[in-house]
Amino acid sequence: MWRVLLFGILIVLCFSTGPQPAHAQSGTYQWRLAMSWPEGTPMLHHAAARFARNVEVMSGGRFSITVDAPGKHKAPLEILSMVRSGAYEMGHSASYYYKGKDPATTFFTTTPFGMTPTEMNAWYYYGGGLELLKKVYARHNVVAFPAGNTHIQMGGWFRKEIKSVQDLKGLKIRMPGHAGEVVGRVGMKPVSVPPGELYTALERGTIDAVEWAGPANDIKMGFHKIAPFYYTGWHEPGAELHVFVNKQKFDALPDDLKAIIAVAAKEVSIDILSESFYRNVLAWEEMKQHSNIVIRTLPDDVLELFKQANDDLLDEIARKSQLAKEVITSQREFLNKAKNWTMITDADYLRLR
Ligand code: PYR
Repeated sequence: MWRVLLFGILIVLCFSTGPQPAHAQSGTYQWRLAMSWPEGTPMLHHAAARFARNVEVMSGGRFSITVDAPGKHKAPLEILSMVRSGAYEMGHSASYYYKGKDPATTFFTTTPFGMTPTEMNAWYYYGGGLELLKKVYARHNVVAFPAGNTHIQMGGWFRKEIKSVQDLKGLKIRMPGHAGEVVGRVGMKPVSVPPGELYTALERGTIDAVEWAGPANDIKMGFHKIAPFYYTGWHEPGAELHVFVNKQKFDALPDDLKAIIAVAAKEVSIDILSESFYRNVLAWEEMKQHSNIVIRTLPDDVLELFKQANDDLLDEIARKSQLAKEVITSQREFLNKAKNWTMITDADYLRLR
């Protein structure tokens, strides 16, 4: 009798049609990734696609990832929520788009007047950055990995030249992250616009100026046709993008696939930095053909104002959020030492060329 009962239970378990994760039956994974970037964007869409391809190749085809652009998921600035809830298993986005949900997320992308990509990588991989990233994102049910650095970004396109602090007043600018808070503090009006809508916003006058990335991405967007003053950067000295993974789904993966995700993201982080540098070199040359583009650096008094507002705001955020304080302090302490080494190596060497 017991044997018959046991046999019956086994049959039921084998043919159960109840909800089961796909891997329990097949050992393969078919996940979806939502990215913030418009289809075909250099570096950005490339980063998400390269990450998916890396995972598929390294897993011998056991783990495939479909990459969805905003045209499909319709929420370019809500990637974190979609991954958090499990609507998407993965995302590729910029951490600072989520500063409104959690100020501690802001500085994992970049901090104005902060670290260069070399310094940022040293901080992430050896200086405690990854541990802080894990701690902050665990609160959002997400595991995050650095996955693509855009290098030092340009400061954006303006319709009119900025000659003094007075010219900033009331200027509507698309500038995400902490830099958006900084310009807001000194009289500009930061406006949140999804990446795919930047050109239209500038054309329609919803914004007067736009910061996006660097020459390669910017020239493709065509901002120079409307706003010819192109400013050098101060606000994003090495913006890192991230892969987000739903934490429960990540924790349930076998260890080899967890390791594959980490390595795939790290490869993308380095690759996109190289791609960004390479494409920006070429695009910078191409810009010389556009006689209407005027390259400018902001006046010293404007930069001083931004710097002071940046420091004051970092202190204010650190007072309000303990986790943000940990990130800000860790970055500041590392940068205070790193800049001495950067000056005696990079800066000293660059003097000679
Ligand atoms: C931006 O949204 O401005 C980036 O650089 C990713």
